[in-house]
Amino acid sequence: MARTEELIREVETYSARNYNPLPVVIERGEGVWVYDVEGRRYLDMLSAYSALNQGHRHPKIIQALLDQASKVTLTSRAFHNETMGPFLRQLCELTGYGKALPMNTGAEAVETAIKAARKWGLIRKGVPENQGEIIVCENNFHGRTVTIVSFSSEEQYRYGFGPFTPGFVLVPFGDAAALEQAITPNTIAVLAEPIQGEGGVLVPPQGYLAAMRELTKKHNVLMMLDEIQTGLGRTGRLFAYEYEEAKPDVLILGKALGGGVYPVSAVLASEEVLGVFGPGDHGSTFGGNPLGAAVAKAALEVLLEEDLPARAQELGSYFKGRLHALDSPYIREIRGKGLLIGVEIKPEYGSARPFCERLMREGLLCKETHDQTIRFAPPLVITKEELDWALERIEGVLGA
Ligand code: IF1
Repeated sequence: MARTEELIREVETYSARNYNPLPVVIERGEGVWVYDVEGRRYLDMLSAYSALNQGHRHPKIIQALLDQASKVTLTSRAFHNETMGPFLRQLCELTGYGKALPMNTGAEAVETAIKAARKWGLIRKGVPENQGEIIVCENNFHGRTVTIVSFSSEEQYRYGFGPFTPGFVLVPFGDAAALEQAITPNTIAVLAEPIQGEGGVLVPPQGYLAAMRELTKKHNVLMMLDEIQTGLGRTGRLFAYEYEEAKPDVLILGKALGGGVYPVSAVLASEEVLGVFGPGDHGSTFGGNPLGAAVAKAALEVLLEEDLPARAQELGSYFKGRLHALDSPYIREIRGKGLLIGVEIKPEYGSARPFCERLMREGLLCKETHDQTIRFAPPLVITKEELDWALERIEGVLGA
């Protein structure tokens, strides 16, 4: 334990306390497994909040990283590089969009989508300057920048960070009537997650996304879906919107796009939307860099070659079935799709955190979200045997 305590003390000494991590210090990762500095093995049931869909250090993705790192890692967009084009072509062909704008973090991609929508509203829809409204959902999570927390409904994410960016209208998640009510002639976009991850793995009523698609088409409003967490196979489809007729005008990706190796995010849309950006309107130092592009290309290939969306579908329903079969006295509700599963603990048994701590002692790394919900989101490369190993331990902690 000495090394663990020593390293945790060092972090507590030098790092801002913007997280409250479980007391485990990870030294190595392989597939679904991570090993701490004491040599103990854990099954990673969080996947860095779905950035590790392909598992830790997938050989093909690591090889792409090493190969590209031996050539050139960064050119800036002041010049072309030979990797970004093939990556963006593959991404556009895979997703069925005409254009992509590569960035680095999820929040940067969300900010890019907001800027694109605002400029589209001005020059394509003709909404008066600075009057454009973007409708967002209660309980949303889209990142941590000041503009993004400006429309968060979570007081903790906002407190002390004002003044906030105007132009956002909050509506209840999952309520198509409320959404229709909120649309005005100045509405330029709706921004939502198909399933609210941080909100507690909240799945909207079937038909909600299709209704959102219909309403936004009817009122010439951009439908923008944040699939940073739900995308790239996590929910049992390549994208969560595929569960309904709800292909958005703007698709926002991140996390697993970088294969758990390198921050890569992107905004996908038509020329009509992304064409609002002219040279110099928007950018970033690392956006579209050759190292990230090479890694992301390999990450997408792994997703398709190993059919990870189908695995998430099959193993996710098996996992949920076994959780239901637990008939656990502690569980209020089991929510989610594919391998994005939330288990809500009944309040009379306290918060989810102690359950996560007990699961850690059993060798499972999970994270609670919003106090009451344990999020189970293993890498999509998990085998049935590994899932059974996890379920044995989950049954030990959550079983009757
Ligand atoms: C943290 C939460 C998850 C996201 C969606 C955009 C972003 C995220 C749907 C921003 C990022 C991360 C951020 C991390 C913890 C984690 C998280 F708990 F914060 F909310 F996953 F649910 N859209 N989510 O989930 O992407 O800028 O981080 O690359 O901030 O604590 P990013």
